[in-house]
Amino acid sequence: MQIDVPATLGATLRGARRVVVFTGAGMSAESGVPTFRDDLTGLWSRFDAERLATPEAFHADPDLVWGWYEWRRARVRRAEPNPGHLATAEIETLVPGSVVITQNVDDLHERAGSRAPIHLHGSLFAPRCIGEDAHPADVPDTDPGDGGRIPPPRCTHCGALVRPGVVWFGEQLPIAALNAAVEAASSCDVLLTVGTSGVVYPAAEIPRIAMLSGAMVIQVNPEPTPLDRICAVNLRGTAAQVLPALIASAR
Ligand code: BJW
Repeated sequence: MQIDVPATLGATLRGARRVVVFTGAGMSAESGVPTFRDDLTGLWSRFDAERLATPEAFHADPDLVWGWYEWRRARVRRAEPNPGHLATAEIETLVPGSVVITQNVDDLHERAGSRAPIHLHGSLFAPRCIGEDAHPADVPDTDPGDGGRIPPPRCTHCGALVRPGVVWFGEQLPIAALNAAVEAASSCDVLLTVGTSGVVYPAAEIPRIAMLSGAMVIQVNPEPTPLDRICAVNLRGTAAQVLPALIASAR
């Protein structure tokens, strides 16, 4: 589908000193990674992602929650960055000093060439134990097929259960990542918010911080979101459609 990007946006991007690209699950949707609030499929359709992504769920049923994350980790390993990820990396080349802030726990920005994306909600590829020292764990790649329960491994240092290295509801975001994100949002000229429903806090404050600091906030999302009203421009389309058109207009 052809997306018309207002010509002035290309000039705005080109003239910016720092662009922040703030991404959510919709960024990876066209790589075949389901968004967080899509209905779960297959064996997982009986469950609600918001209930699985909690410390309480892991403590109540570690095999269920670990199995879900192993199934997702295998899907992400099979996925490839889409044109939206590639255009995001190109923005960093076009406007040096630009920053990617992602809520996603996949590694598709890195694989598309983004330098050092800030991961606010952790990573599927950084498991650690639940012991006091949170030892990083080396977990072999497996492919659990359609999913199901899988017992989590035990830490080789302290014997505690290993958990996914992601941020669950009720847990604090990694403080260094949150500080870096707030700093970038406070000091950018343009913030692109791409593929996020904007309902999970404190991440959802990032576009607002940029807007209050004087940046132009541009949203890319096929659907309306609560962020619409703080955005100067709402581009209704997908990441893989809109971002390449936007970067083409800025070259
Ligand atoms: C496309 C597209 C295409 C589709 N192209 N677009 C203030 C008010 C109310 C509540 C709170 C508050 N502050 C804190 C809270 C509580 C809570 C919270 O926010 N709850 C809300 C749900 C009400 N927040 C927390 O608990 C956070 N922790 C915290 O606050 O700690 C405080 C604390 C302090 C000190 C000590 C201890 C604690 C933690 C939040 C962690 C979120 N974690 C998750 C799971 C990560 C692991 C996993 O993936 O399993 O992160 S939840 C989930 O939501 C995931 C995502 O990163 C996050 C955001 O979702 P996202 O990315 O926006 O995805 P979707 O699916 O919602 O939307 C996709 C969008 O894409 C849609 O808009 C589509 O239209 C669009 N789209 N295709 C472009 N092709």
